[in-house]
Amino acid sequence: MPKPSQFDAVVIGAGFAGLYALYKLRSLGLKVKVYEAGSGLGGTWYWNRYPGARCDVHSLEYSFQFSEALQQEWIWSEKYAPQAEILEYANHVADRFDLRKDIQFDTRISALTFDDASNLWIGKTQARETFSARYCIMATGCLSVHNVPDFAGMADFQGQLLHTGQWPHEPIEFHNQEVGIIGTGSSAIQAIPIIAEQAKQLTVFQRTASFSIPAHNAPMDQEYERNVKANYKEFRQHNSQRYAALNNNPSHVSALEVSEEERREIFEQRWQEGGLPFLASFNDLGTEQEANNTAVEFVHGKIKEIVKDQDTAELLCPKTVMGCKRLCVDTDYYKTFNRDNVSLVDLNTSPIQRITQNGIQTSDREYRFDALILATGFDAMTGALLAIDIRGVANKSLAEHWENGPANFLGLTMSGFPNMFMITGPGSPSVLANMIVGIEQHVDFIADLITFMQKNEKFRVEANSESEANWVKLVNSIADKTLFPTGCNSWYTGANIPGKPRIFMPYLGYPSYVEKCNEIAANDYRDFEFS
Ligand code: N01
Repeated sequence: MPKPSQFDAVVIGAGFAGLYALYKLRSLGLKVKVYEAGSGLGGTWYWNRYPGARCDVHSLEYSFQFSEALQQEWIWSEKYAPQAEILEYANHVADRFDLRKDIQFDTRISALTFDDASNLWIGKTQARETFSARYCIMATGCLSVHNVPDFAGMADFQGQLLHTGQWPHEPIEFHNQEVGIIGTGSSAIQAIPIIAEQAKQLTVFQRTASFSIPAHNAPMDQEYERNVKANYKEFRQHNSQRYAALNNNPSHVSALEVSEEERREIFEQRWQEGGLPFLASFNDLGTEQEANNTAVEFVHGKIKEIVKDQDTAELLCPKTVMGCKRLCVDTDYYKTFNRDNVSLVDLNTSPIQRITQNGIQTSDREYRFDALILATGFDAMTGALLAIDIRGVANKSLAEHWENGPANFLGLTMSGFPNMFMITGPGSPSVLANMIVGIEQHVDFIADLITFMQKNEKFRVEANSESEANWVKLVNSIADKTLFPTGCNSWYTGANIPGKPRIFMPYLGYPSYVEKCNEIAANDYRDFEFS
């Protein structure tokens, strides 16, 4: 048997979180190894190569800030970067900081077990390679386990079956093809307008309509870029004080305080600006049903203006609270339904009965397809962690620890799982903030904690169970002040995965989260136990 490899820290995943964790922990003098399941780095941006995939956060914000030279030298071509460019950026970061030599690709971790006697994590890969490490950094991603619904007959389909989150690397062409797509979340909303331009016929199967705001994407405004780059540090600092660490110009006014005419003007202005900041049009869209209704009504009006067939428009009008699912950001999504070669099927009136060898059998009829695309999302936030057999103190499994939902402290650690850290885990702002900003904050926090341990000659750290229970309560109590936990069935709550415990997973509010982390660090990591 080959001897297990020994590291100070292992990082699981080579997306943005894994890359920065490697860079930072290496700078502490630690021997670090990154294991990555894919054949390349980039995480989300490596796997999600579907047509139209691009970020919904401005390029000058969705990027690392740890290196001034890096943020000055990289040139983004568009306001919202396309997937290929973000992937190129991730590869550039890896090369610029010589990270690749410590990344092992094509390696999926199957088990991580904490050894109480040595205070080490013992890991196993699917290829039965073994390793040990003092620290385990779970940079496994929030949206990295794709969800394939359990449709009857899935294996029967004879055409090309694709999932947006596992898109092939070779170019896929839909010219002259009959194409079906299931799902109308962010991925589908980006892909549909582009596939519609190629396909002979595109049929969209919708269960729940999503709210989508136009991106108004454009080539990068050079003057804006120059201004940001001239004061990048201040720009980042300013954004870090905002609700989601985004430069989204939040309003301090209630939607119910202004006249109907003024409200319409403000919504119209935000619609014209486009993107996620639409939700910041007023300060109570996430907390007051009546305020939220005004935004819903405005967007319904837009959909009915854009989509000519009013039956289709009505189906596309979401009936849920706006923002309780991730707001989608699109280019020509609603307009696409005016094309003769695009049709919408309402799965609530015509449910899918099975997948057939030709396509989809709904309660109404059989649809025949050359290609069938599943845009059915992910087992979000907990899926990638639970896919590994993680066992902490006394061999307790993470699955057992998370039986009733992802118990954690700060979204970073779990009691009973010493020296294991999650990056943007459940219980952290993660998906409800600028992910790269969150990643840097988490990794910096962990690096400071490890430095503290080294200085104080501690070998083991974990959250105590009381802090963990209090944290879960806090995350829920904040969410419960909003319309989001109950306003729809979203992956934020695990509702998209049958049997998954229903609990609002992300921490709402980026700056207050960072204040809490800083305060804990300033108090010698109060709420953590060291030995
Ligand atoms: O996945 P989703 P996604 N039968 O879960 C439907 C990020 N992202 O890949 O709502 C029929 O949002 C499901 O229907 P319903 C972003 O954070 C970002 O699109 O459950 N339909 C829904 O319509 C986003 O939120 C970017 O009723 C089924 C769809 O599939 C997250 O990733 C781009 C079904 C899944 O939507 C996930 O987005 C892309 C079934 N059995 C993604 N199961 C940007 O940065 C599921 N559905 C722009």
